[in-house]
Amino acid sequence: MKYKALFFDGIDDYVDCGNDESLDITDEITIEAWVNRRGNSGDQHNVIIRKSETYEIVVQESDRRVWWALNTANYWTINLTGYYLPNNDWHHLVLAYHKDNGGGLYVDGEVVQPIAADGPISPSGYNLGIGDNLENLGGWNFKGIIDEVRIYSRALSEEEIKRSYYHQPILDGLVLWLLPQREFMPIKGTWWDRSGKRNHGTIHGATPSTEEFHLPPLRVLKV
Ligand SMILES: [Ca+2]
Ligand SMILES: [Ca+2]
Repeated sequence: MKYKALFFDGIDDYVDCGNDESLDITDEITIEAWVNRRGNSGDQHNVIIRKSETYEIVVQESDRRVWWALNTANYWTINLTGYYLPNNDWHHLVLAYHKDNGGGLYVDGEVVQPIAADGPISPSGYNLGIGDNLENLGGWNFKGIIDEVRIYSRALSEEEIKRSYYHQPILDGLVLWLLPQREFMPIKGTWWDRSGKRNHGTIHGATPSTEEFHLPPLRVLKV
């Protein structure tokens, strides 16, 4: 069975997942996506996932460094990691955070930046956007393919994040899960949320990728 991800043209494509209360996450959170960057958009930053004034994962266009922000006491700012997202290859990005225990930014199942505990996250009234900053449309476009966006109302453990990287999705705590589109299923402008929370994404311009989703190398996990 073939699956297709969504391609964002870097000009004006984005997905809007609305502002349901299930996306107001305060105590612990995980944000996750598979991405395949396809070059610069001409904007200063490239949004992967952003809910303005509360949580986000973004790429700094000038050097492709991944950064994140959380609206806690000190983290609603550009927190640059040391990870430079390569173009033209699939990578798995995860931000996990707990108000008392902290967390980290993970790439391909490995932590690239630990995050110290900084208290609860303040929610916001903005819609959740993928591929652009909905607060300033057209301002922070991502050029490339995005797939399997997941958001949880809890902080996944490092072991769970590794499992997810090897395509054993974790279901407990899901509030949003945008699955790859089956080739035979017309998209009809909606990126379906399989979490059960009905946070379906409205597609603005993004198109089914012509590339099949690329699986990481098979490996048996020792648990
Ligand atoms: Ca733009
Ligand atoms: Ca377009």
